[in-house]
Amino acid sequence: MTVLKTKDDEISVSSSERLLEELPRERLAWMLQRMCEIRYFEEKAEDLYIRGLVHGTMHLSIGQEAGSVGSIATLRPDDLIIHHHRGHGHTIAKGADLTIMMAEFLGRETGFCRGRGGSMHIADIAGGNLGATGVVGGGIPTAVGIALALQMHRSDQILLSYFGDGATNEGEFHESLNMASTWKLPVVFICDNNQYGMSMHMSKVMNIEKISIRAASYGIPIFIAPPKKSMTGNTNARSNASRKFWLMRL
Ligand SMILES: Cc1ncc(C[n+]2csc(CCOP(=O)(O)OP(=O)(O)O)c2C)c(N)n1
Ligand SMILES: [Mg+2]
Repeated sequence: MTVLKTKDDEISVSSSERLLEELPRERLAWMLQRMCEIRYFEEKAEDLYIRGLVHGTMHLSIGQEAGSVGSIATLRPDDLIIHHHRGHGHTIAKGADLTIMMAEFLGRETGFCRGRGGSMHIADIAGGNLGATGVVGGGIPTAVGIALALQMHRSDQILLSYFGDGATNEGEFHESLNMASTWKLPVVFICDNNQYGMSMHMSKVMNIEKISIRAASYGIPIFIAPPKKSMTGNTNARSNASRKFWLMRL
């Protein structure tokens, strides 16, 4: 019988600091470099957007760098991600070529989607980034399908599925988590919780304090990375957090 887990695993400050000490300096340097790359890339992208040079619209993830880098740092190179409309950080953390990415923003043939997808639809299949969608919550059922395929192929790869707090109000979020949990699929759900959907604070659209109880209600173990601890807090993800739901409070 599956036991419904209601208590969150919160990373304490001391365990987070211990991880900082345990991680090799080269790994920490890699993580810091990736976070800086994301920040500088997005600042440049915003500059180009303001000047009217970027095709379509664009959503920056400034301030959310640690969640992307910390979670992806736990993966093997052949593991997979599927993300959402605010996905520059995930894409860069997964190792996307920045020149090809910028070419996509500028509508060039040399971009990841030959300039047709723009900021919200970057996929880098060779790099294990299976793409994003502008449909809020749209990537979550797709992630469940991909995870089912991994399970059917007896693969030991895992998939990280990113979405925002607003996406957890969508019906497909609930259906997907129920199926993933029931079938024990190799997917880690990661909520990039910036507390807002458009300009609406989550307290106005959810009568709960912690989004993670939604995952708990489907029998999925929860792991919460507290503010500013998400980078170090995520470092054990691959080994022990498969099939977990993570709530990033950034
Ligand atoms: C199905 C759907 N409904 C509404 C929208 C319009 N929309 C675009 S972004 C957004 C807010 C999403 O909030 P959240 O999931 O928290 O992500 P965030 O933008 O905060 O990263 C909405 C409602 C959409 N793109 N798709
Ligand atoms: Mg949000």
